[in-house]
Amino acid sequence: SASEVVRIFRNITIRVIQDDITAEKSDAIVNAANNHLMHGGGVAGAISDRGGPMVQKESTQWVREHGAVPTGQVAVTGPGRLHCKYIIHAVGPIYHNGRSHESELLEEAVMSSLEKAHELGLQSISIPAISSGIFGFPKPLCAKIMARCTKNFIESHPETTIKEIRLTNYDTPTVTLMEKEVVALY
Ligand code: AR6
Repeated sequence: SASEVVRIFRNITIRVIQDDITAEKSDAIVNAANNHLMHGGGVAGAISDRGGPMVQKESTQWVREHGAVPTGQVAVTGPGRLHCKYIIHAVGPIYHNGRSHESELLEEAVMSSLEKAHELGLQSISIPAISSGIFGFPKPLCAKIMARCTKNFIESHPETTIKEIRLTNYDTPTVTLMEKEVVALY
């Protein structure tokens, strides 16, 4: 688990990490979820497997109580057996043709995740490249949007509790793109 690019902006650390996100020890791990919080493959499958049955159980309970999570929004559950305080389940868009507000919805999902961690008073958050796997969002554009969101969030939240934002993915192409965008931006 090598730490790749690190930047500090207004006292907040932005880090690009190559690792399985379920191994992270941040206050919040963000899941790349679907509207029904039915954790299948990808990050969601890994979180569900490693987190144990409580994760799907609490997710199902959340949907029973609140209804489906709209695209761009988040739901919070406990961590199960993961080494975090909360799992923030963020619902990114399924990529169709790029003309169905996919970029705006991805931005919304990332900003909602950061907002939620801030509301919960958390210090650290690990976020995967939401939508860029099973949901088919182009990875270069996803990386650009995610990097920009970190900066937008920091600029719009001068008093945030968040001290570290970790952009964590296990595959080299995604990590390389995240590094490129973070370096270009900061
Ligand atoms: N750790 C770090 N990065 C990962 C991991 C992992 N364990 N697994 C995948 N990635 P995806 P989506 C990278 O497919 O596109 C599920 O069925 C991966 O290479 O997890 O938003 C849900 O239930 C990619 O860059 O999320 C939804 O139905 C990124 O994480 C649907 O998939 C996100 O890929 C969500 O699809």
